[in-house]
Amino acid sequence: NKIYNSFIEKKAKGVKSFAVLIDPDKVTPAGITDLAAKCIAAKVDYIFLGGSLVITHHLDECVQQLKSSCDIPVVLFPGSPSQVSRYADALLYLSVISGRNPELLIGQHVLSAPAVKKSGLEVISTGYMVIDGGAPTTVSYISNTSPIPADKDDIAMCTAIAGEMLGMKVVYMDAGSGARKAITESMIARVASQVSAPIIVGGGIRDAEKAYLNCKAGADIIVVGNAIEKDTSLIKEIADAVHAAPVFK
Ligand code: 1GP
Repeated sequence: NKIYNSFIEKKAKGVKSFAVLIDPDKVTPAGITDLAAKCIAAKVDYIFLGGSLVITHHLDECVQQLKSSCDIPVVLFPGSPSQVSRYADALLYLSVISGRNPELLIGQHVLSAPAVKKSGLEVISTGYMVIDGGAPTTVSYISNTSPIPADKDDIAMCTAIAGEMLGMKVVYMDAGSGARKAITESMIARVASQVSAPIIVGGGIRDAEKAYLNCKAGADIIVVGNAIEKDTSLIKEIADAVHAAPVFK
């Protein structure tokens, strides 16, 4: 449980982490090498790999290239059961607990369980909560679920508590890739006040200040994808802000 243990150890110390999200559909081999170099320079903690739609078929190659370009752990963040690569360091095993689509709560897990087990990957049971990001995002469309309304902090809190009590080891609060509005600090703080599992927060984070404020509110791992695709100089800016976040135990 190397990756999960690193989440827990950092959380115990109040140390915040930054994960860069790479969508396999949006990178070329040369682009991966360049991104990896920028992630090393910025001291990025994790690279998350995945997307709601993976049209290309080069997931293994993406992971292998990342692994040969840097030592940063590569964590799969799959949009579908086909996005599994045994070359990665871990897999976020997502159950969409914000929604009521049985396929994404347990159905697809049953179908893919033998293959995931056989892969030998570290599997991190993750309560995945989609929060309304101000406009329909790919994740809400593809998952065929209603997101938690952005101002319903208590629903998010109760969902996260339920996920943790069901045994999920990590909570992922996601406004969806490219969300117009990122998750509010008040919702993050509400969830963090009741849950001891590490909290991953992503979706619509576009600058270092928002990343910092999310950490202050209780996020343990900040994920940014879209904004970095547009401007890779943000990798260092956001990493510095996350790592500068005061230690909150
Ligand atoms: C999406 O949480 C991730 O699932 C990251 O979102 O691409 O908007 O940064 P962005």
